[in-house]
Amino acid sequence: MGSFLANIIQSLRGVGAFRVKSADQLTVDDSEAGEHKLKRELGPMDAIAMGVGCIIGAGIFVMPGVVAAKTAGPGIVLSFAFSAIPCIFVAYCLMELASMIDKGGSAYTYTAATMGELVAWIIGFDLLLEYAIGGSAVAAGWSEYLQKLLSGLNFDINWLGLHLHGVYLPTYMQHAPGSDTLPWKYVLSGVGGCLFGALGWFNFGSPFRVSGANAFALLGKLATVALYGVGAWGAYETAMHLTSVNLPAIVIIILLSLLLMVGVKQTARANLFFVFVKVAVIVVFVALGIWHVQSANFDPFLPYGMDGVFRGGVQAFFAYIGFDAVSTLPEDCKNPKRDVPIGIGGSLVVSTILYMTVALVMVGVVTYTSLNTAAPMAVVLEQLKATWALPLIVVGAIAGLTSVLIVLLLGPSRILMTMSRDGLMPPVFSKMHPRLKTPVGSIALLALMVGLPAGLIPISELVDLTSIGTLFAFMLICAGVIVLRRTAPEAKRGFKVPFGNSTAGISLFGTRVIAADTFPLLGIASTMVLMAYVELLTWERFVIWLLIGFAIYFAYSRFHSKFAGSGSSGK
Ligand code: ALA
Repeated sequence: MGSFLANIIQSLRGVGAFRVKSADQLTVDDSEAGEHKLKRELGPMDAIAMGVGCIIGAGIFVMPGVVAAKTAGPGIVLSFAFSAIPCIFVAYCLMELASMIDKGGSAYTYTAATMGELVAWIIGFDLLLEYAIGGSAVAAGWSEYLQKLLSGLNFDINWLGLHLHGVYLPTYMQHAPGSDTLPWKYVLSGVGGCLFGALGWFNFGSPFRVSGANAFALLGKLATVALYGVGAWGAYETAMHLTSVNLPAIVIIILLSLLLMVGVKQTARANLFFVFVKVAVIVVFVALGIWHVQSANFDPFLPYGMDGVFRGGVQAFFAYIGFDAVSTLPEDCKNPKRDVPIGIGGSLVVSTILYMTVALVMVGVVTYTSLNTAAPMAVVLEQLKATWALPLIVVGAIAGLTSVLIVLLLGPSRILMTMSRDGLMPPVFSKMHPRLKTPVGSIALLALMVGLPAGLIPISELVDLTSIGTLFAFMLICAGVIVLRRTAPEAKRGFKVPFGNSTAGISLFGTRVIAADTFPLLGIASTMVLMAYVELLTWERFVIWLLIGFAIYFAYSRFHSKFAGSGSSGK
């Protein structure tokens, strides 16, 4: 887009919140050891498995039934195709960026290189929302399926005197309380008090150490204690007023966080196992159902019109979230500039094929109206009289949701780690455990960010926040490709988007649009179209989250940033 855009970018780059990372801050120097470095354990197959691990989960085992029944009808097949469009363009853009920048952090790092500190911070914060809410929703689905599995455990072992007819948790441990019974004011006081208390601690130092502090710092320490007081009061009152918690969701998040702390190699192995189980179950489902697809079930094909297809597309988009998570892991990969692009592209291709096929089988075997359930595959199997396969589906769903959770916890821990190395988050989040070489601080924070909502909040109302957060990040990823092509034209790119080498172009409104920008521009346009179908309430919640992000940036990150010129990146 020619000199006009380049001039604007150049003039903003050095200014405060628009400082960008310098080129040497975007490459990991492996020769430097230290407490901020991860172990490189993953190869290309691990990267694909991480992508598939994160993509295929609630989006296929839980969600499509309700979308088909209420929003898109059999046209859900088109909804899946519609929401795959931005993913394809974005995946190409991500692959180009991943082949030139090998520092962890995904869209956060790419934005840091192109649009500067403030936008990078907002994207980092936005990605944390995406993963935290997405993770909470998946954990809640996991809990449902586990309880279904436990309730079906029936056996009698007479000689041992053992008789089991379903295992049921006490009702106050089964679900998060409904939004009308959750004591919101105490929850918000607890979370807000602890969050801003922590920021006070990081800004003004420990409130227990006052010697040598000036009046300003003393005031800050006093405010920190007061904020923690509010937080503790809120937490206590929340505990007193809670009617129930989703205990299985909390437990699985704690267990997987411990796995992540042990090491990425062990995590990758566990992920591979769960991916294998879920893909096998999906293949069995398709093999059973494909022969029973009936054309009558496609009539009417679009009971809710094309509008239903588009609105269904926004919901189906949740199913694709995850291929981007691979781009948070370059510092875990042995050869990141090769492995990460392969992981992104490979996992998206595998998942898209599986999604379209499963959706086709679902709406082809039963009438779409009967799919209005969180376990749509079970409805299909019942119709096929293949009830023997029902436990298989439950096991597949649990395996699938487990692997999604693994990557949804792993990815943001790397983003948090990178933000902390850059000074935008406190240093504790980039400290590696001396023996395990994992960022235990950031994993623990993520466990809290995912576990608390999963355990306490009826999350289904918030799921769309995950999609809008991701779409927003996707848009900036595509813009990043366009900007970097101008600000770092010489940088080595192992992979380029289609037409990425072409300099042919046209002048549009006084700026030059080149063919190399086609894919990123189409990516921006298609994410915007999808965002236009997001409901107003979700937009409002998203803006509130971004405003909280701005508050934290100006209360902490702005003063501790190590962006270009003001220190190292934590190496
Ligand atoms: N794509 C992931 C899922 O469907 C988030 O569970």
